[in-house]
Amino acid sequence: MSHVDESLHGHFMAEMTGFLVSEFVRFCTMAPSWLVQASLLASICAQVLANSEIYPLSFRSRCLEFEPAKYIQNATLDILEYVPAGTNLQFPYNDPSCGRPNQTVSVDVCRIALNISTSSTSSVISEIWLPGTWSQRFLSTGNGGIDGCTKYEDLNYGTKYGFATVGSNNGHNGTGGVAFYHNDEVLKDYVWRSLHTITEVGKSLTYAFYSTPHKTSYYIGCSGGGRQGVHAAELFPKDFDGIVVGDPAVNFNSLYSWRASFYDITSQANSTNFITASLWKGLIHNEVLRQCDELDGVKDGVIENPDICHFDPKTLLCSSNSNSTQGCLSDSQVDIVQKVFSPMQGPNGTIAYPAMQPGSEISAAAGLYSGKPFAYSLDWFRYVVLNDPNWSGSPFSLSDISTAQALNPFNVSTYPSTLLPFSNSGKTPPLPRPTRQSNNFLRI
Ligand SMILES: [Ca+2]
Repeated sequence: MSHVDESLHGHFMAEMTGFLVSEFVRFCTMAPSWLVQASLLASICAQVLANSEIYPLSFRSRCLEFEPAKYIQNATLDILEYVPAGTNLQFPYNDPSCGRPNQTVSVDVCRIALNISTSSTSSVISEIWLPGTWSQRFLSTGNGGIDGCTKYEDLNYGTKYGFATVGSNNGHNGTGGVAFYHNDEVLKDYVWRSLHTITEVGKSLTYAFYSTPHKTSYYIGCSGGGRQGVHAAELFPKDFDGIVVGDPAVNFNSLYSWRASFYDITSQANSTNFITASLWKGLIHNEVLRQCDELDGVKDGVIENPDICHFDPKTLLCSSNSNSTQGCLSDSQVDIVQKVFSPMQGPNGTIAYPAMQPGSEISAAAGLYSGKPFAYSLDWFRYVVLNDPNWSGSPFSLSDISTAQALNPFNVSTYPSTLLPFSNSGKTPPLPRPTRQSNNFLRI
């Protein structure tokens, strides 16, 4: 018998054993007394019932008999299924822009999907994954960017380590923002309500399913999900005992303005002075390394402290007496590079966002420098800030930054003045990693 066969066989036997015992308990409890009192059956039933606590319903049976709707109001049950370890779950209904068509599940899981109403014009599709072996810990997971994509990989990560784990579409489907258009309730779900809702629902169902409450609760999220975590610490300090955030996009309005500004700086991909990805990754990146790699004392292709790298692109300017533009940049291109590596100026001479760090051009070439509007920023300004679905992404001006900052819907700029209510309960406030997004959090 192969390893896979053995695993399947063991799994099947365990399920069968649990199933048979549970059925026998049911029989001994419900059968007519004259039948149970028959000599042989009486003896067996007495033994089974005496040991029924050590032969509980199989995990599969408990899952399939669970009735989440009994515990949660304003919700409809979309999915209730037992998922054995090793299953490759398929999500054909998931928005393709989320890029998550399937997920391999590492441990036995009871999977629940609920559509939870949050208002008359909004709802949250939540996934609650309950592991067969529960560590009495609870975990909520976040999203990213402006998207409404359930992070199935995080649900699997949590349940793999024994957490009862919840996630959601954050109130809308896919990576776009059209659902925000003229619907503040969907926007509110995105900014904070969805996470708080699924956390409360998830904790209730966890208690109902395991018949015991969780001992500790946690949150994990990155980027947009990092912002959700900081917001949760501010608004609902009792929701979590511990919060893990990476690259939290806390200065949201300025961050999305900054990202929107690159389209005007680089111009369209077919414009005369457009800097191609190969120039960014080759000519320009090599010059960045030549000027800054050894500032950290080691020539290894890594700029360990970009803040001390003051890159000067003029060294790449084509010579005035040469007709060739190979291996050099035009005046306009040098100007573009200088603007990319300069802070974004805000209203009244303030710095609205710090400069892009030298060395980042390798990854930014295909994104922010690609000669088209940054998708998240485009949708945020179209459907939230400007209420203009036809806005092209250009021109982008100081007044657009001001408008975004003034609007700040539901305090999406997650800049708490204090997290004392969270830390006073004996918990450690979420500390963002020192990255580009959080640098701004620390500086301004
Ligand atoms: Ca170096």
